[in-house]
Amino acid sequence: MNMTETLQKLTGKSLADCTNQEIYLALLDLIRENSAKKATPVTGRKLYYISAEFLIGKLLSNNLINLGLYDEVRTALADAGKSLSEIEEVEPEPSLGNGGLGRLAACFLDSLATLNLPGDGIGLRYHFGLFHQQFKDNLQNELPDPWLTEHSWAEKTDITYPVKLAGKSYTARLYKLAVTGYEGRTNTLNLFDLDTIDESIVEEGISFDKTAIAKNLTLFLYPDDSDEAGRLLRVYQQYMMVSAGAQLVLAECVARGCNYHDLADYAAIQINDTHPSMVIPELIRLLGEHGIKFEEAVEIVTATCAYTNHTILAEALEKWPRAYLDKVVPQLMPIIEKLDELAGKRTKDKSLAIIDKDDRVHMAHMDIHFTHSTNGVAALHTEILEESELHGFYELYPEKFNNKTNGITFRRWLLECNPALAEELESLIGSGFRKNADELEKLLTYADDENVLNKLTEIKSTAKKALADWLLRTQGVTVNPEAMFDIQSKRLHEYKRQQLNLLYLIHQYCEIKAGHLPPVPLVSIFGAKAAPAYIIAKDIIHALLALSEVIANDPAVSPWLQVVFVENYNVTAAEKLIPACDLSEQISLASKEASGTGNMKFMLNGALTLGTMDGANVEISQRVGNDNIYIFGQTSNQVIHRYELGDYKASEWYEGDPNLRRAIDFLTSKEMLSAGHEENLNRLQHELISKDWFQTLPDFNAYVVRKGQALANYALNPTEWRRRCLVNIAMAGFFSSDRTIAEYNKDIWKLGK
Ligand code: DL6
Repeated sequence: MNMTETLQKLTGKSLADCTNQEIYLALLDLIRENSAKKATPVTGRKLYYISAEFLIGKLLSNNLINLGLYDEVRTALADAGKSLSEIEEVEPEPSLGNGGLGRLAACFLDSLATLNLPGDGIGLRYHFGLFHQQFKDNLQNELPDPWLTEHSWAEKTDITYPVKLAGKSYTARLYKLAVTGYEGRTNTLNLFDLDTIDESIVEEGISFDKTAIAKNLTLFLYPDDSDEAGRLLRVYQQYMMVSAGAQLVLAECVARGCNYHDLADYAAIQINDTHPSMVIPELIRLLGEHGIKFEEAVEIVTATCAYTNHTILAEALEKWPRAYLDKVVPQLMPIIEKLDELAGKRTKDKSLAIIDKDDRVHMAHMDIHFTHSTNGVAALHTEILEESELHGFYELYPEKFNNKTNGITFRRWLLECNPALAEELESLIGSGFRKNADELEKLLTYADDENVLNKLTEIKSTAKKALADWLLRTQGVTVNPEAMFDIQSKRLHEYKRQQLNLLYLIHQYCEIKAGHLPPVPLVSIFGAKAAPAYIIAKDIIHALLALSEVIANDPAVSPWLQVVFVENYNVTAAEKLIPACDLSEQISLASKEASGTGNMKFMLNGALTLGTMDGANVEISQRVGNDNIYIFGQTSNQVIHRYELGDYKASEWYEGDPNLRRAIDFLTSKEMLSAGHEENLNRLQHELISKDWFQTLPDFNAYVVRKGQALANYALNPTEWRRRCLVNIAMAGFFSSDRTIAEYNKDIWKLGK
């Protein structure tokens, strides 16, 4: 049967007569059937990647590509007058993640299956994901983001586990989502949920009764934790995830012959940041129920579990008040106390304790003491963990520390989102790069080939036009595709410094008003969600939206400068933005971005990076060479030193630099107040002058100068610009998540053995 016949059999009618929804459902069936054929029995050690987030994105095209069905399906549909990309729009995007951490987990699942490694995910089935972002009156509003339909990819099973929360029993149900690798095996993303969740309790925006646990537990990822009920709810969620997850791990291992004592021969558990840390005491508790004594259980769990640290931001390293754990997981507290005692025997350094003098439980400390591996996610990040943030632990357990620089799956971030580029690469260097990303380096032989550079320019122009069409269709915004596209898309956080870009844009606005025109028109595109309770982050969004309006209404400036803030930035939007980008903004304060993965996606799609020496930018610059990246700003050592001195005064920078003063003063100018709200703009201005915790001001001048150079190079030397883009694509191979996963496997998991 050819593909047309197969699909017609599934829909029961001629393809031409089907609605997109009918075809979508037929494709779901086709994929399910084919994925199931690739399920492979597990032998030896299997990985369980536990994570609060899996930002998987839409799955239709990705699954078709990985199953090798994409071209056949697209052609069969096209023959019937149907478009795969229109059918894809039927699929709701699961918003089961917040940012890089969740997207990394999704890339890892893809690479595990592609490398034929037995590795499943464990997480929660949030009904409304993070939230749907809406802009109204230039402010961010949060709304529920429903994605579950009766046809969702995650399939309900009969498997349930009991979970005790605050002394009450709940039943966690398992949903399974098939993850098929590229020409690889099928693994599973296991998502847990309660049958009793009641979506109707969500009232205004995304507010709901945070105490009704049976009804609310899995409504949202990261419920607002600005009050105690919200923080407690996070503990409830975390325990449900790890308790059900640990029971699943034990059940599967026992079914394969494990006798609990040899758990580490059957399972490797990766704790993705601190959200799943309670899996350590929970496993010890469960092993105890099977007759294993505490000391041995600690050894088994340590040998089974490993921990990844994804941040050095102190506020993101979770420390739960003991009272919360006493309330929600009283069954774990005696175990955590014993672990704390044991840790105390290993070191007298009280700063490494699990329970501190203020009765807070440090989840990361429990992870480092009682797992066998602690890794950072980029070379600089790991170095900072070892040398400063976790130095005491590094001295105690040097053998546990290791680096695993993050990566991205090239299936989604090249083959799927930029088929024209993938095709061109294939015609030049063959298809080997699809499985062995290092082969991209072969492209370097074409660095001076004018035809190839022209072709790359053409591909970029087409992607920019496609983005322009998408922006018009989905956001109602018209952009000039001849302009330079400059993109900053990532979570909204002060350390990522969207406010630095904001100050630059104001500076440019003022310069253009003063008659200093840039060498090329600039379209600055943002995509970001701010945590609902993060006031300053929301003020930054507000200021950017207000500025966008001010510029759009000013005919002297708008032909040269435009600010576009994409509403509800998600994986689908990222797939449109990334291929169209000329300049990728990676401007976090050096030392603060653990790695970043957007930087890798943009590079792979032929954008040049404007960035600080932070996270994986450092490794990108090492690979492409300084001439092929725009680096600026303080180094991490300078930043750390400034923090240590504790004498940074933003106001001195503000007073001492007329350009900076002009940009910051403009925040509360009559122009901005005509589009924005005084309260928000004042607050942001005050924050920048009086606090500026992430040292935006000292980097302002260097940023303006470097960005100016990038604009000039782009406008005045297009061939050289495109040559640099080619070098970036060619050197992106290292950032494949296949390489990252192979390293985790070799050094930490040793799967299948
Ligand atoms: O490791 C994935 C991703 C990194 O690329 C980002 O640099 C890092 O910020 C992110 N970490 C988190 C954890 N919390 N915080 N902040 O999301 O992980």
